[in-house]
Amino acid sequence: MANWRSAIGWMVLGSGLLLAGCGGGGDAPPPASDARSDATAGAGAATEGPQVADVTAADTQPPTLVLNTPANLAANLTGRIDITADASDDVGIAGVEFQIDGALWGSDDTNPPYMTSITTTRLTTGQHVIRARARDTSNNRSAWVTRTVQFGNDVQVPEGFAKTALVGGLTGATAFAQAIDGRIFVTEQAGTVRVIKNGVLLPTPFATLPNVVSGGERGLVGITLHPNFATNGWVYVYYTTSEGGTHNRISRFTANGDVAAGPPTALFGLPTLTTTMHNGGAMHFGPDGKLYVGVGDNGLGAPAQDRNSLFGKLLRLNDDATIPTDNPYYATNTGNARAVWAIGLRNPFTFAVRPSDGRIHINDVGQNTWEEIDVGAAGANYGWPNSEGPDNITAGVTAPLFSYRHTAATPPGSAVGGFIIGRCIAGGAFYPVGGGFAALFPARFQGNYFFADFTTHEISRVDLANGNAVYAFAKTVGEPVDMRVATDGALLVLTRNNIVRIAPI
Ligand SMILES: [Ca+2]
Repeated sequence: MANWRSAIGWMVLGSGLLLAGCGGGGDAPPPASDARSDATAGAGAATEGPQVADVTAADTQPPTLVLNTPANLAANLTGRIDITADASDDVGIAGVEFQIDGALWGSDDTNPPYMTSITTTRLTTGQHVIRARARDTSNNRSAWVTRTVQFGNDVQVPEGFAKTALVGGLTGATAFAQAIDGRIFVTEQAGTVRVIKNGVLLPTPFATLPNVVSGGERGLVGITLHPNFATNGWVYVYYTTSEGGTHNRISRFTANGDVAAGPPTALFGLPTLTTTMHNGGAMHFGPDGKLYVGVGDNGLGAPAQDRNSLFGKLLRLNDDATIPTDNPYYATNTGNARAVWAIGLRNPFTFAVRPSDGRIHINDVGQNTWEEIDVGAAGANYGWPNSEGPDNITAGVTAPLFSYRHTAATPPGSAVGGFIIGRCIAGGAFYPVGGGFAALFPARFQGNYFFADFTTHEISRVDLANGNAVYAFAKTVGEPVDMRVATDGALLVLTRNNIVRIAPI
């Protein structure tokens, strides 16, 4: 599918040009570089001792901390990195805590000079966030002091993780879904739906759609399963058909074992296409039982701002493709346009729904400067084509949760998005919190939002519990097009020709 790469180039640039585009527990605890632990113990005792209590009011003055190394925006760090800090307080410092990527790194250092260290090969190459704060003898804490840095090397998963090829042999894969029974359904752009069962790509397709138009970004590009798939066998697909004028259509199969019971039922037709660009295609059910659908702007820009156009939107449908009466424009739009749920998108090629509460992150592929992650909301306007990334956020436009640049800032890391760079966001998944199948990843990864970039092959994670900081997580060989958390808790990345499984060893 050589066309696909150039197609993504169009997706990115709209001009037809192609541009080339852990955490992990911590190193050994900080060395005992001095032997003054007695001093700390003494200070701790002082807070409880009668002398202090007798002569002073309670200590409410928090300490201060200066993080000496590494420097903020330190780039391409290799080898062992010392993280060093000075702390001061009006009464006494009890210790300094260090974090890497939102997780504690070792135990408090209770003795100056305050420090810890990390060997950079333990974490994936790319952006990481180091933080430190001081605690005084009354347990007042300083604010966290943050350093955003970039690790060098060529590390493709964090220490303790492995990536393996779950299956290969796919041709022009575009999207996937997984049934609760573990079977994975994959769409191939030219029109076939494949099934992976017990780790094997079945030779007989689930279905082959007729009259699929698959040039550029067109074709069979979206798939999802009904929440009650186990009982009703419903498989939804999004594809470009030549029937009745070239347009995208949502259809529904019923499964009979590992193959479709018959031809699909056409449920919903999108408007006639005039370009091969920005075709959207992602589909997921929310916990509200509604089918959400990402539709691109057809390379036209302006329709994304037109509430009556289906282009450049996130749509919301019932499972039979009738339109929910509580959609935001149900009363003001007519016909299929009542399905519009959010506007101002360029090419929502992938998005993800958090099962626990229905939160939606829309990965909107950018044009000139920025890739962005938008938080889904009924009636929201994400600004395209007037706004891209953090630029030109005007009244009524919802700014992205996170944006990253197509090219490095000067100095590297200094712009919005830090050291995260890419040209085509493609693939997103929320890692669940808590037990059951979700417990495979260590706690520090749970609740994170993972996203991939088609051009850099890098997978990053948004730490929603720590100011939406973003950390490098993994890198694939192939070009990611979709991503999900599997029923066994692994992170699965769909590339054009295989599925990569990333999980703790
Ligand atoms: Ca104090």
